[in-house]
Amino acid sequence: MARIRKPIPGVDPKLLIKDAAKLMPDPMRRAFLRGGLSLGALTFLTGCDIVDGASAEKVLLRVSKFNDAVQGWMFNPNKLAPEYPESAITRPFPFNAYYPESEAPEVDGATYALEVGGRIDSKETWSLERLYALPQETQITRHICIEGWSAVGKWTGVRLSEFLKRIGADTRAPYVWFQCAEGYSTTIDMATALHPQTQLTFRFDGEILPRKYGFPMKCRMPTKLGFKNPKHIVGMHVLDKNLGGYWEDRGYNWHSGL
Ligand SMILES: Nc1nc2c(c(=O)[nH]1)N[C@H]1C(S)=C(S)[C@@H](COP(=O)(O)O)O[C@H]1N2
Ligand SMILES: [Mo]
Repeated sequence: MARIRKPIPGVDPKLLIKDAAKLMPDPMRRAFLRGGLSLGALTFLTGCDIVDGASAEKVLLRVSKFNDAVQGWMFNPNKLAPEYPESAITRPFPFNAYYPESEAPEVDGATYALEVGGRIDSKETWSLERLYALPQETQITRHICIEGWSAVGKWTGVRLSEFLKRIGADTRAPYVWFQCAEGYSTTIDMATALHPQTQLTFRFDGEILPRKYGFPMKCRMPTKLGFKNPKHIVGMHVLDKNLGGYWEDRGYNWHSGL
């Protein structure tokens, strides 16, 4: 028998359930959706009674915190993320952004100048030519998106730790903040910035990074969820302050993989 719930002012239960599920990483998310995540289950999981918009927000925050704990065992920052053989590469690789693919920013490689700032010694900008001359390596790793999909890709670029060394970054600073061409941004912790698999990426699957995947440069970190992997990077700052980011400001948990 279907239970009838009284309407809750300011809350669309269907949307709330969808938003909560989005905050959960796979395979947890799938398990919840399969089990028919209900408002009752959300109340139980988070210990919050959902009576209005404010309590619904609180539920989402609790799920996000819970998510932090789950990701503690999904992504361990002290370990290397698994690497895969060429045969495991997902083709075509999914595109994702907060806008459709046709609206991906068009960055001019010829005039591109990466801005670097904050606690670093050398503040001159970096042209693509100078960036491409840095020592590069290739990784085949899994990209995991909070929206419930994952895919294996092949990325080539320079270790972020190597780049930070070249610009004389003070690696005692706790954060690195990335700014992207279309206004996206994200902040990562220094431990992740120095992780050996954290890469400033110039190539995808052997080709110059296509526009949709972040031309001319993205930051690839297989120890973090997809939304912490900024595309179309135009600025990078080594900071004492956590400036958050596009999704972080909208309630996704900050670590997302730490
Ligand atoms: N600049 C920028 N970077 C971004 C995003 C974005 O919207 N803009 N979306 C993030 C999210 S949520 C994901 S899953 C990945 C998708 O990367 P892909 O298109 O290479 O699959 O990019 C991340 N980096
Ligand atoms: Mo994502």
